[in-house]
Amino acid sequence: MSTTWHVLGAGSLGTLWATRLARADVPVKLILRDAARLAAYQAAGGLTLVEHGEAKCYPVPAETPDHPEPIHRLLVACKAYDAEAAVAQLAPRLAPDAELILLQNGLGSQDAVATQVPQARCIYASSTEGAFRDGDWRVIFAGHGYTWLGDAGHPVAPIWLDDLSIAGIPHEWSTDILTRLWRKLALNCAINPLTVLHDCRNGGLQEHHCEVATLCVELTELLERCGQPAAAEDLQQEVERVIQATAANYSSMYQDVANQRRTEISYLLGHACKVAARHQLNLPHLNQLEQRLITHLHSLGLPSD
Ligand code: NAD
Ligand code: KPL
Repeated sequence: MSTTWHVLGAGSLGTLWATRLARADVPVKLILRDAARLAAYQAAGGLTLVEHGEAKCYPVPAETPDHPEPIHRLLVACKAYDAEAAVAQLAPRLAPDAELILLQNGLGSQDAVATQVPQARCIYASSTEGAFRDGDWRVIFAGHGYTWLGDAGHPVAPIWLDDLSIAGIPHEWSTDILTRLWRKLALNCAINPLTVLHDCRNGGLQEHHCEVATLCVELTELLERCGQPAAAEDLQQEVERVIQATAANYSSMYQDVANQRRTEISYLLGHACKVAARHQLNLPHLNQLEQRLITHLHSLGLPSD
């Protein structure tokens, strides 16, 4: 019998992973916030995944955080700003050989979690898969992609990657996961805040070429200074390529703001500005962008952390 996957967070990515593992008969359990959420989930009868227009319900077993069973493998599938508190709550349940897979976008939350549970192996992930919720316990698989997983302190791939292959979850073990996460963070910093401030789709940034280019220069400087030169390579060209390739899309931050949801700003632009300050690097445009974004979020009554 293989090790059970505990999935924390029955949101978009948590559902996408839990349902694919369950349909491949890999043992998986959901961890829901509290007894009320558990009762609501049980009444719904399971998680529904909509793929290629077809909806299928998977009765993945679920429990609350205070369940007594030890956790050996935990997929942390909440937002970056919830990860530390969510894992703290589960710390007493982590077995001595526990492994955590951290799916959060941006940077900062992963190190915070890893510091909190030093006995556990923390694997960082970066995903280009896309999913969104269109109802409680119901997720649309919107964009096929890839998930890179890696452990900066221990380059050997875990054996359970086989579970992901069996479940049809496209993935690759990465020996430079931090470089991948920094590259993605830089792309997100160059694109997402501007789409919010200019109220446009990604393609709308083609009209703000100079502003994007200036940010790319500063982000390149930051990546080089913080020991990530590979993440800095041809950054501006890639940003322009992504803007073109995703021209019709709204960025994830744009969608969060449009739906009055808290953004992950502290783990994206906020993290970039914090690391720059730590290196005593003066990046005026990046700092100004952060201030403009914070002011804008406040004007909408949204949190800026
Ligand atoms: P989501 O908001 O859809 O889901 C998060 C879930 O975690 C929610 O259901 C929330 O209630 C739950 N949660 C939070 N704290 C909890 C706790 N203490 N106990 C139990 N449940 C808790 O978020 P998402 O879109 O799945 O994103 C998760 C992470 O993945 C984010 O960092 C996001 O940026 C990243 N990501 C998402 C996508 C995507 O397409 N959705 C793609 C790539 C990366
Ligand atoms: O990842 C993205 C997002 O919207 O979060 C892209 C499409 C790359 C834009 O930054």
